[in-house]
Amino acid sequence: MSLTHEQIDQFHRDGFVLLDGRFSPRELAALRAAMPAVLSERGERTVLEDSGRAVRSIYAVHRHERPFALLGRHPRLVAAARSLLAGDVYVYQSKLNVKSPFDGELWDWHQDYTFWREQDGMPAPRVLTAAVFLDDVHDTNGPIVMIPGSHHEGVLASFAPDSDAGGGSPAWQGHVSARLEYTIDRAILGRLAETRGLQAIKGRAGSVLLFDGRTVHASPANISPFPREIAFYTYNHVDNAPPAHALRRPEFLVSRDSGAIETVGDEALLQLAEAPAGRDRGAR
Ligand code: 6CS
Ligand code: FE
Repeated sequence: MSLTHEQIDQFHRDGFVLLDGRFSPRELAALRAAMPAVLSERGERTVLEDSGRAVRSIYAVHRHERPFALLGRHPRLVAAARSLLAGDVYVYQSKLNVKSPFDGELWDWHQDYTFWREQDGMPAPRVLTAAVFLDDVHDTNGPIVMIPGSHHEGVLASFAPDSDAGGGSPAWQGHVSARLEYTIDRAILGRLAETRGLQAIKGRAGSVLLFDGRTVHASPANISPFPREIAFYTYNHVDNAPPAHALRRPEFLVSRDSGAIETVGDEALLQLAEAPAGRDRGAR
């Protein structure tokens, strides 16, 4: 299932495109089967909400949980990334953002590429993220809000709110928490909102939101009783890998393996769903 010309045009015009219903309920069931294991993980790659009451994100799911490893190599994601980035790609980063009912906190306004350029030395914005909706996303459970066309504005000025980074928290805490180190300057954000508008991206489970690394986005807290789990796969062009010797953030945030992805078959998740219970459904 490749992208239509209209979808490609929309991505380049707006900096994002929503692909409705890309994965079926049965394929989503195969992913959901891995969720208890993913959510029970307690290590550096699991980030809690500031309240400590809920998991915020689990990183590097493509390297640990088999269904999410298959998803990262799925042709419905990789072919789209290859087409939009005009070449071979690899998974730069993956994460599951849980955005729990009542407890899922906000993600303040930012551009992803700023983190990758400033923290990892990514050479150019030849990078995009595929956000796979594992739940229905609607008005009240914390939809991702995009600013259409903001990827044309370059890397915008940002600031670090009074984050609690420093002291005991790891250096990258301000890259993964609600108070982000590179929060877009409020006056600039106001100008962009006035001139380009704000668009909350709502869609049914199984839909995929593709967005450019420079597109400005945020998401509000989940004030609803409904979950809003989304799996994010960031695809980087294989020629755009940061210099390995300069990488200082942990591997679960920045993959050291920039080899081109070999895709799995289009039926891979369905075959997993149909595999006898108990057979190897573990990591990779
Ligand atoms: O620092 C990072 O790599 C992560 N932080 C944010 C706010 N978005 C990009 C990425 O997931
Ligand atoms: Fe982001």
